[in-house]
Amino acid sequence: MVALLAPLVLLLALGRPAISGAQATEGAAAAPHRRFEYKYSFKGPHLVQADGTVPFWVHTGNAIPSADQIRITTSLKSQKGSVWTKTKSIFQYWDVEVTFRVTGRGRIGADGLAIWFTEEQGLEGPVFGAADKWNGVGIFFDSFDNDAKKNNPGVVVVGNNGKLLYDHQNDGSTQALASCQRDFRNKPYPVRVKITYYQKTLTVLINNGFTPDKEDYEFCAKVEDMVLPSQGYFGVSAATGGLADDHDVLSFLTFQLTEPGKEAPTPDAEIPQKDKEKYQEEFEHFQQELDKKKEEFQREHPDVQGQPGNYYGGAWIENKMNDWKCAADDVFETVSDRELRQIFEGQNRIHLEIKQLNRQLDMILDEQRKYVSAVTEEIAKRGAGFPGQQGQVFQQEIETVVKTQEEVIRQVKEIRNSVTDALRSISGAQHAGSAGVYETTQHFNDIKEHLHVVKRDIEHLVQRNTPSSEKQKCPELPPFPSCLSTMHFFIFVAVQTVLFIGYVMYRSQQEAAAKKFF
Ligand SMILES: [Ca+2]
Ligand SMILES: [Ca+2]
Repeated sequence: MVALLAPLVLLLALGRPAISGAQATEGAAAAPHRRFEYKYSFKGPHLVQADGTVPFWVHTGNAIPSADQIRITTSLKSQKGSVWTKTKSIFQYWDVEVTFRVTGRGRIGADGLAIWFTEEQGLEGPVFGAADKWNGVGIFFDSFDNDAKKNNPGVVVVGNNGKLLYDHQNDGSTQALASCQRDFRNKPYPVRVKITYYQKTLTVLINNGFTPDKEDYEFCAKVEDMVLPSQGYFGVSAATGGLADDHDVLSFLTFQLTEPGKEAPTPDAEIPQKDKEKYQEEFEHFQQELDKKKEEFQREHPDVQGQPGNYYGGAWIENKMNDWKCAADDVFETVSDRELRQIFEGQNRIHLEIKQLNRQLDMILDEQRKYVSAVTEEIAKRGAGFPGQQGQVFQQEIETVVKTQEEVIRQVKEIRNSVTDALRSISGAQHAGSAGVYETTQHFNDIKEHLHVVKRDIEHLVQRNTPSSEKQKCPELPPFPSCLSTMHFFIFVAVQTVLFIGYVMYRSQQEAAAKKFF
């Protein structure tokens, strides 16, 4: 089994350069520095404070924060709610990971959920529970099909400079910068969306809630050359209409992205002096409380006094024992456990690689679509405009498009090769189940092949030694010794014959004499 895993790993290793090559072309520059921003994030299990507020966030309308999620709207008619960061972000590039659920008993739900990055908080309004004429971007998870084009639930990215009124009747399709059709309602696992704004490109990736795998993202939409306010509020809003869904946000995690080479401001410098003092005061207060509690506990339980950290006596020791036991279990694993783990890890890697390829293919397809639509538009424009001026400029554009297409085809080929490799390795892994039979067959095949090689070599040698039709002559025999002539030979034979006959007669006489005694 382990022997079978070796080629699998080798195949994976071989498949890798093509992928990393594709990655390199995809994200021309090196990966950005990524830092978690707690002030623009929330996550369970202790999401809400005692007073019902979410630290660093404000909520409005029908939004209800609880310990592990914020219910932006409940599944009642005509609800509106939203949550917004209290302060503006001070970083240019970011990515946010939002986990949410949209659930309802109806086959169709309404209206949907929106994720925002805007110059001002859109606390209340008609666009999925938030204000219209926003300056920034909204990513809309639109459940209800207002324009009856059968393309909902869907995801639409709409940018706004603060002047545009949202086109609700057409589900924003007239204003969409990018979109994709995804059903995000009533999924077994929470839906995850990852929105990245980096180097003026906004990318939306979605995990459709079919797997619990957190990194299982699919490509949804990409907007290039997008200019967003350099500072803004993050927010989530939702609304219901005649139909209703529960819109629950489980987590909102924000990361600051810094281009390589540019220094991210240190977290310490960002905290104002006033806040620092407040936190220090709070910390000291908690410290005093803790000391007080410790003293009380020791007064009430004088029998468990002893080593520092031993406040919980027996329970502590028991926990420690369990820890050691777990550690021992971790250290030892059986051979089959290890093999299973290796297979599992191998499969996981293949799965991830294929996902990655899939994502890249989606991106390429998206670009292709853009080129095709650009070319079509251009042709239409030229056709309608001045046919006399079609000349050189048009020719150049066509050439550029053709070159780009060739590049795309080359990349697709590379990806196809690595997919083939990956598939081959998968089939290798699947055969691992019937390892015994497979191994034996393989062994015999190897032997057969070797025999063929040997046979071929011999034939080759034979052919080389007889280059033309001339046949190899046997070496000449040495001259026969002349000491024995024909005459001598016959005499010798005659003497032998006489002696043999004499012996036979003598034997028969002996036997006859012996028989007389019985
Ligand atoms: Ca709609
Ligand atoms: Ca629609």
